[in-house]
Amino acid sequence: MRRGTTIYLYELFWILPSIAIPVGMLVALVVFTFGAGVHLPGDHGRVEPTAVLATPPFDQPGTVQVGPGQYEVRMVSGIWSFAPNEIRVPAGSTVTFVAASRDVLHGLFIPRANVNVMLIPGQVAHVTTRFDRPGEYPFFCHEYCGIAHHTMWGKVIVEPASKADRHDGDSAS
Ligand SMILES: [Cu+2]
Repeated sequence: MRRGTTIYLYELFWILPSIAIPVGMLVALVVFTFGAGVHLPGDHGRVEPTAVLATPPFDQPGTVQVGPGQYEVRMVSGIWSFAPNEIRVPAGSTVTFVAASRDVLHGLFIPRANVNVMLIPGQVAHVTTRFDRPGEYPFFCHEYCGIAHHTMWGKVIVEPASKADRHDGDSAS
């Protein structure tokens, strides 16, 4: 009977990786979910695609400061552009993109930030990220949306914090 419970070295070569791989995946999942904040977008409401431009907050696309170091970008996507397509925030800002499509399926992808969402007609997309380092962060539509899809892009310009303070006219003191 004892023979049946023996684990041979050869078996061990397979048993150990078959435990280590799923455990490693689970650890990666936990680290990325809670550490890096990577998660699926939640339900942030619906909007009639044909009426996006008449529905708040999308009737006034742009960047709005909603708190100290906190900005909200109200963004409308449509063939083949984003409004706004140039966003300026000071370094160290937390930026929430609230975006919707006014026609077909688009995407919002900011490769240098943690932003990658589909802009599904009828659905409000909601994604928050932080811009710590000054510089330009290009963003793109990454869901093929027609003949001029490749022209659908824009950029987030993250300004050095001191320069941005001068823009706002407040000394942040
Ligand atoms: Cu596109």
